[in-house]
Order: sequence, then C-alpha cells, then structure tokens
Amino acid sequence: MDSKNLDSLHTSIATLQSVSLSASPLLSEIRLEGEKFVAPAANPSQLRLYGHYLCPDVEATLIAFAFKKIPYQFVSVDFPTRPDWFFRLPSEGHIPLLEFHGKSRYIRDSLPIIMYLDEAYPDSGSRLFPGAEDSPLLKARLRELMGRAEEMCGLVSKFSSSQGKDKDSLAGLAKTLGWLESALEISVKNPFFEDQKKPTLADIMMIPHIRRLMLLQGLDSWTTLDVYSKTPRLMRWYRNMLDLPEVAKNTASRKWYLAMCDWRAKTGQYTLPIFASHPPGVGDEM
Ligand SMILES: N[C@@H](CCC(=O)N[C@@H](CS)C(=O)NCC(=O)O)C(=O)O
Repeated sequence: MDSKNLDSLHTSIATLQSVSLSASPLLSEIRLEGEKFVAPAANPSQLRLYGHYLCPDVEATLIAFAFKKIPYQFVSVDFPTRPDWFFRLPSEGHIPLLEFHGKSRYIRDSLPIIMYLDEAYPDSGSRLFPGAEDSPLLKARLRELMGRAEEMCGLVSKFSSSQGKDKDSLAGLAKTLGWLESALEISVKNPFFEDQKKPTLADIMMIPHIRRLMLLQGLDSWTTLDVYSKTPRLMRWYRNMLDLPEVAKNTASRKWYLAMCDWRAKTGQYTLPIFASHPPGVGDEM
C-alpha cells in the first residue's frame, strides 16, 4: 500500500470504525470511550475470546472456533496500547485469552485454547486433533508441524518488520518452506497435512503465518520469495485452506494487514485502535 492510500485509509478511520462496529456481530460488545476500548459487560452465557484480529495466534483460535461451530463472543483489544482493565486479567496482557462464562477462569495461548475446545466439545463441528484411537505416529507428526508453525511465526514476523530484508529470516524461511513442501509429499489423496481429509490443528496453526507471508509477496521494494515454483504443494494447500469458509472468513484481510505493516514501518508502532477492530476475511482477493 503506498502512502497516499494509507493516508486516505487514516482519514476514513472514523467512518470505518462505525461501519465495522455495526456490521460485525462479533464486535457488538465493544464500547468505545474516545479512542480507548473499555471492558465489555460480563457475559454469563458464552465463552469469550479476547484478542486482536491481526495477531496470527488469535486468527488460528478464531478459525478453530469456526471449525468447532462453537458460539463465542469476541472482544477486540487494542494492541499494544492495551487498556488497564485488560492488564488486570491474569494473562498479563497476552492474547489470545479465553474467558469462561464470567467465572473468572481463563486459558491463555492458542494451542491450549484450541485443545480445550476440541476436547470439551468432541461432538461439535470437526475433530481437530486425533483421539486415543488414532496412531501415535499421526499425533507426533501433527505436534511436529505445530512446532514448525511456531517457527514460521518468528520468521514471518522478522521478515515483515524488516520489509523482507532480514537475511537470517530469508534463509530460515527458505529452509522451513522447503521442509513444509516435503511434508506435503504424502498428502496424495487428501489436501491437508498428513493426508487428512479435514484440516487438523496443524493446518489451523500454520495457515495464519503462510497467509501473512503470501500477503507480503510482490510488494514494491520488498524481497519476493519464489514460492510458486519452489513450493507448489504448499501453494495448493494454501488455496485449499482459503477455499474453506471457516478460514476465509477469519483470516487477515489483505487491506488491513498491509496497512498495519506500512504503519509499523513508518511509525515504529504496531497498531492503531482501528487495526484492532477491522473485520477479518478474504474478499475477492487471495
Ligand atoms: N504462543 C502464543 C503466542 C501468542 C502471542 O505471541 N501473542 C502476542 C500478540 S500476537 C502477545 O500477546 N504478546 C504479548 C506482548 O507482546 O506483550 C500463542 O500461540 O497464543
């Protein structure tokens, strides 16, 4: 996004805030006091997730909620100007954070939250992690892939904050992308990691990072990775994932992710309140 586009985006912040607040049912609990988010009223009937749409780990959690078909309430927390009420919660400012029915019980971090959803609601939506009846090998491989997703998180973050110029992250990305490409070699009958018919926790933890990497390809003055010719299986997997409504509706939108990267490059700041409340989702862009 060039600076002219970013400026016009900033000038329309006020309008977009009111549009996105009224358009998304997930944001209905947020109230704004000036520019600050304030704690929403307690919610006795649903799980509540605190997060920020542009955080990849929050994104994985939102996608998992969609696959599990579990109702929840999303509270968008501005980041890093996190409000005092949020720091008073036991996550010490970290997102994602799951709160239980106003009972002052919490789980922090995407993996334990998603594992909880999968185990607590085994019959709702699809199973995200194999059960006791499945092979230890499958479970171990999925755990390894989740570790790779964490690796990707660090690499993509360095890649984006250096505008694609950091040499170590470029080398690390080439290696990890190559590993993922080989891991997909066995997905012959089915599109997902470990030849699974439906996405598992490994696919869900991975997609936010690959999505961000893909959104950063082909930008002026950024290094573009040769993903299409070097990792064709991974690109096929990426398209299959984005074709799923559970992913497409919850993944970072191109417009907002690029605007945030541009803003960070110019100001050194991570977000504006508007970035916290932008609606996620893929429109007619891929
Ligand atoms: N491993 C955690 C990482 C979550 C994470 O890194 N969250 C970031 C925002 S994207 C955070 O809350 N950082 C705390 C801070 O910077 O103070 C997960 O998967 O949920």
